[in-house]
Amino acid sequence: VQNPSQAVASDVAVHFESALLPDGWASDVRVGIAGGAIASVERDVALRAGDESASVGLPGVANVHSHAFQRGMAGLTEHRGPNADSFWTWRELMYRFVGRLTPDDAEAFAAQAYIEMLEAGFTRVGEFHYLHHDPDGRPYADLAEMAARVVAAAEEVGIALTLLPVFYAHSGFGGKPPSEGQRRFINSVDQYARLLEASRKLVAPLPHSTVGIAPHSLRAVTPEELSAIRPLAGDGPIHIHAAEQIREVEDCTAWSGMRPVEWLLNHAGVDRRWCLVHGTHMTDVETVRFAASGAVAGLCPITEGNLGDGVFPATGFLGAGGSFGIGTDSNVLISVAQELRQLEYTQRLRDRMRNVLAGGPNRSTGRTLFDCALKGGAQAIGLRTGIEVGAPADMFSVATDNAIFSARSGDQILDTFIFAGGDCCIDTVWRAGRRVVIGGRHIHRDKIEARYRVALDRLLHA
Ligand code: NGQ
Ligand code: ZN
Repeated sequence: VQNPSQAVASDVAVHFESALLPDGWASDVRVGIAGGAIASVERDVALRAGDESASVGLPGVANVHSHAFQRGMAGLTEHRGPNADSFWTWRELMYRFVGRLTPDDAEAFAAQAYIEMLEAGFTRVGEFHYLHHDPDGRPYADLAEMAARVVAAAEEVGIALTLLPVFYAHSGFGGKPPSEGQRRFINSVDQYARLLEASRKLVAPLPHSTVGIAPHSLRAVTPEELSAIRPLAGDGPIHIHAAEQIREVEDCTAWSGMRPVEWLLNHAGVDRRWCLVHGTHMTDVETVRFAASGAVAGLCPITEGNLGDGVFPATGFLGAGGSFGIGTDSNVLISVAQELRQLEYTQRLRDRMRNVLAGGPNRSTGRTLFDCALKGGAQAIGLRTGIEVGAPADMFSVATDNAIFSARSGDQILDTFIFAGGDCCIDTVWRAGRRVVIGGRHIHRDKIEARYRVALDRLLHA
């Protein structure tokens, strides 16, 4: 099998019995593909000889926030420690997990996470990449060694990559020195500029891929550092963690008199180029101002639930016209459908209501969530999505022969996919026009999974 991301797709067409296009559902859709992009979209046309065919076609979704290596610790932190567990005790375990991780491990973990993303309907990933240095905190001979491993994994697997090299310098607000556990993350502003330059060279050959910047959080970056790295973004996106935990909000207020989102809105020039990841803890005023800024909220509902972060004020935010994308963050579980379901369920549980995020009367919740995540996701990672001419040919199909899809059409298919466990029915995934997942399995799964098992065994049991 050829490397899916290197070869330019030969001209091919895919025929769907129905597909979700930017203006809604259409029947008998024939998508022509050339050079990895969508060259034509025809409606109401019959399958032609030589076409690939599938039942329901959906556009591939962007995963706006991933720490790929954390896939390796999924399921290993669900055991109570000596004291009450929290985000902060989880973070200690995570720091310990990264302690001895080698470049080979990082590549193996990222490749595994990325095939699982493709199998789940994510065709592009924003990798918030902060594990830069060797286990002693010394830069590798090549400053971008670890970034190169992320890029290699994305290239091998064929997922589109928005690489977000992270600037991380402190352990708390006001420029506190970094802790021992953070030694692999730390760069000076000059080093960071070189890392970004190297990252751009690494990503340039990958189709539909790009580089942004990522000041880690206001905990990890001073205002001076933020101003210094901001111009390095060029046209790329800017991602930052914000207001995920109450303690973080309290520390920020003690330091500046402002809450994290408030501080960013007042001082950082937040606009459409920005993605504020989490934004869990906001006042109503912050929520409305964030929405009005045009920035995207990078919501990671599964991780936010897993880490006990809190509930994002999605009703207020969407009501004020806010945009969101979804991220798999810790990668404890990788699923487009389950992220969207968890987002809606957190709001239902809080408000004791149903169909809370549906876009209005008689609208489908699944469709609203899917449309928002598609649009916000594309904005946040700086790449086009959608089944339309000129966009990368990134799509997935849901095989509706499973009984759960009986007698459903249009938005009911999306609602069933999201709320009734349709995840298992993802059949084919096209990335840059090539089939990278067939019958629900990534074409390189065997090889990548074998490497993942060996790396994890060595890391945990050697
Ligand atoms: C991260 N994770 O960057 O992986 C963080 C933990 C930190 C989340 N915020 C590290 N969920 O916050 O310093
Ligand atoms: Zn994160």
